Amino acid sequence: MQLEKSIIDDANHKQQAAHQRRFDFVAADIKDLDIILKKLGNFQIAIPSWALGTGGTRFGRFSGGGEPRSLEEKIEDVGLIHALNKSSNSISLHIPWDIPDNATSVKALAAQLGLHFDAVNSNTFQDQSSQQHSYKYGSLHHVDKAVRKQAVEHNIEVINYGIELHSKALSLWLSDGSNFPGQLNMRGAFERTLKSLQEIYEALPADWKLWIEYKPYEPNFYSTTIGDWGQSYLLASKLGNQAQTLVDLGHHLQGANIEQIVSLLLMEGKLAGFHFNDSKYGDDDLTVGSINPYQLFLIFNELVEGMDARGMNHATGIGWMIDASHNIKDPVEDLLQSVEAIKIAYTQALLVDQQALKQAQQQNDVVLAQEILQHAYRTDVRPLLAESRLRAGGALQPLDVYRQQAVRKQLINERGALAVSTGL
Ligand SMILES: [Mn+2]
Repeated sequence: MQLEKSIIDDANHKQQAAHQRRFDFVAADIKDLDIILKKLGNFQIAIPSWALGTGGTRFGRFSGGGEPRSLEEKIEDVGLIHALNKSSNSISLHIPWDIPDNATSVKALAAQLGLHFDAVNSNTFQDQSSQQHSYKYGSLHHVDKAVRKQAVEHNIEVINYGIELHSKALSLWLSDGSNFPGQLNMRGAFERTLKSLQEIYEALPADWKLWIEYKPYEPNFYSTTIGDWGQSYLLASKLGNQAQTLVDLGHHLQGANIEQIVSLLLMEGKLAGFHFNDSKYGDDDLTVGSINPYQLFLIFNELVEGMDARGMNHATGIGWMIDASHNIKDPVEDLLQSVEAIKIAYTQALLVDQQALKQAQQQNDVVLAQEILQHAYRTDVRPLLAESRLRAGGALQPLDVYRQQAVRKQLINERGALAVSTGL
């Protein structure tokens, strides 16, 4: 289904007076208002194809119904999100869960909804019924050359799908690791991974990137072959300029200073981009900003400062994507909340007085430095986001419109209560 523009316009009309009052209040104190609104309008966050169905845990899955049954329906759901928030103009595909059998028609559908294709994601963390060798003991690091070859060929196949869709990056996360001490020679595993990655790297088109994600544990609980940003950075450095490190917010041990990791990767030109989510205990895949919005703001503060120092375009300089699971929420509502949280943190970071902060740092004025950061963080920037959406033709309050129109109910009527998203 698609949302008519007139429905969004009608809803905006009803909220216009209240919005204007709130917007004028916050806008009065903001320097460079038009520049900030322009940056906000340009800032887009990709939606992964696997996030449109209800997620689950190893204990169970509780679907809310109306899940997209095909790649086409997933693209339509991203179209709904983008029509409402004008901030999610791309979709990131996972192969083999979402194989674009007919690239031409899939591209045409996406274009009709104002969407394009972000990075393509490979999968060597589970066995498919059609494959010859098992990934039980790993893929790119496997001791058996035949298994490594199969995993390399899968990644090259994913690149080829991406080329047809005009993607520009292969995003790769390996579950490779070991469950028990002694199971694996760690240096050997790393060297085999590097060699396999070199073969994939050679198949990359010249204008593509290879994004290497890291994660400390799970599904392996003793060692993970690309377990932290240092290991990813080491691989990316050995591979070459087209390889970079991807930061997934949930892939850190508790207490890790993610903003510092981000700052240094940016300094080295090795930050590929983000998988946004939030967590309390581990790789929880919760709604962005639901647990620790201040950390998200601090990360964006380093991003904005670091990207400006390198003259990078905020919107296109690195990849921005959500990687979350929605176990008890409507996936579309959860994604609307996540995109909003990301853009709130980004806007607050844009409000930081960087010059004053540098001066405070130079003078070791710790109190003032904190005041400068928290002044920006405590500004209610939501009316700025609403204004930016309004100017782009989106909804002042996307979630309200989604609920008023009973979109999920319509999707359940169309697809059924028992529809299961591909890949789940
Ligand atoms: Mn991820």
